[in-house]
Amino acid sequence: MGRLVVVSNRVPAPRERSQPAGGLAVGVRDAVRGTESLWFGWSGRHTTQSREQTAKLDTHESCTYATIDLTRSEYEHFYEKFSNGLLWPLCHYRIGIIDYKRIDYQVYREVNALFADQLVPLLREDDTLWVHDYHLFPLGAKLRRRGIKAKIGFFLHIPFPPWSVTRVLPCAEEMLREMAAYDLIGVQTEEDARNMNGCFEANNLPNRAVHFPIGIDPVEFNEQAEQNVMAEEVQRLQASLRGRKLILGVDRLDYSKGIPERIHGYETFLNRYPEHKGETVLLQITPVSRAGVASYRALRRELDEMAGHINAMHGNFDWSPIRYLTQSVPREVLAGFHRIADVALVTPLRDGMNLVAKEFVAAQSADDPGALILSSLAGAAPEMEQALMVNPYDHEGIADAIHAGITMSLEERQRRWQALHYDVTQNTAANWADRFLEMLRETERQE
Ligand code: ADQ
Repeated sequence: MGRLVVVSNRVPAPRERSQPAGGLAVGVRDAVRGTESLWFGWSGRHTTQSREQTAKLDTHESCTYATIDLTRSEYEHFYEKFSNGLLWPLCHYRIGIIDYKRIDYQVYREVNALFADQLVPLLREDDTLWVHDYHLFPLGAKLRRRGIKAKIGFFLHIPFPPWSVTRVLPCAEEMLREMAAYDLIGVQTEEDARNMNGCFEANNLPNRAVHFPIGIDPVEFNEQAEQNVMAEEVQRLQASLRGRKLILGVDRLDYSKGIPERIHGYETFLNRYPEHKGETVLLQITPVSRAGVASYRALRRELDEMAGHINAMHGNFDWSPIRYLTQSVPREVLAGFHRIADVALVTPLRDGMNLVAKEFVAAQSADDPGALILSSLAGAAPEMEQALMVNPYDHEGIADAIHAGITMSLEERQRRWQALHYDVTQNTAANWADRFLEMLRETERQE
């Protein structure tokens, strides 16, 4: 069997390779582990040099990492503006905040062509290629134009909206035509597959999308959670709660994660159930991401204000209802926090999957599991029916779910957790990668 060649916008830096954070990196690490593979993408560095550079190579275990640098201008137009200022909100159904400029699309295509130019000399005839995420929609077509005959699969980690939304994008037709160059396209949910295939049909293109929900490595996360219960940070958190229930929120600072809506729901809980006042702490851990994009900076200001307001309005001299952090927390400490949490609040307005929901389930103990509150609009919802399901726009619904979560009997928590845990252990990141690659290898090469 030939090599697996993975292409993603970012390639993990050396220190992240054995302990990656985030779904794409964990899933792909499992796929490349033990097989001869090449992982190609951006280094995370900026260059001021002209374009004579070639990819830098280094090998770790069975995988060779090949990285290129981008100029500041490429980073701005390709990554910040077109990928994260336009495609991200569009795919999360937020057409009100998209900002389309032809120059951004032009540079997006140029960077995809650059990826193709730099990758082609590294390829062998019997390689199988697996391209990841919305930064690289046109890459398959660019590779075909350069004569690459290998199988090329694509996986989209974020949602995909129906044609009625997608067609808002002035370049939608061209992008879809180019996406048809992939032999197989994986998406997270049945709904995403239906939407994407609907877009292909509307443009007389063949259907390519099949759903492959991504998972985590539940054994590893559970071990980290168990081992870190005694870690200093986890012990300090536990002691500081003084017997209060811990409600945990863990998300990148992103408007798709529904953090203001969640905090509003928590405030409604404090108002609606005053008998529980003083008995809970919401720990919201939200490291800053994409700070170069204006809508993310505005969200940060909004959250700072909300958290301050709630603590001022509802807190007391010996109790703050919300602890809101924007620093990032090491993954193993986070696993320990998940372990001791009584409730996880996972309330995205839209999410491709949402791995935090799965990590919470993996981290909990069978003896005394906590309750998962999950948005029905997360990609994880169809698989995690035994969560307390909420509509993230319904703050009263969130308030009721928090109340249900903190008062739920042990038997019910165990019953729900066992069902959730079964699914999380059945559909792991490794299974996800295997299923996708197996179908890709069986798919006929498209011309
Ligand atoms: P993300 O939008 O990044 O991923 P998510 O699936 O929740 O969202 O994955 C986030 C990862 O980062 C989790 O592993 C989580 O533990 C970690 N993380 C979050 N906050 C952290 C913190 N404060 N400190 C350390 N680690 C933190 C995209 C899509 C998702 C999809 C994944 C994988 O948006 O819908 O599930 O890809 O396909």
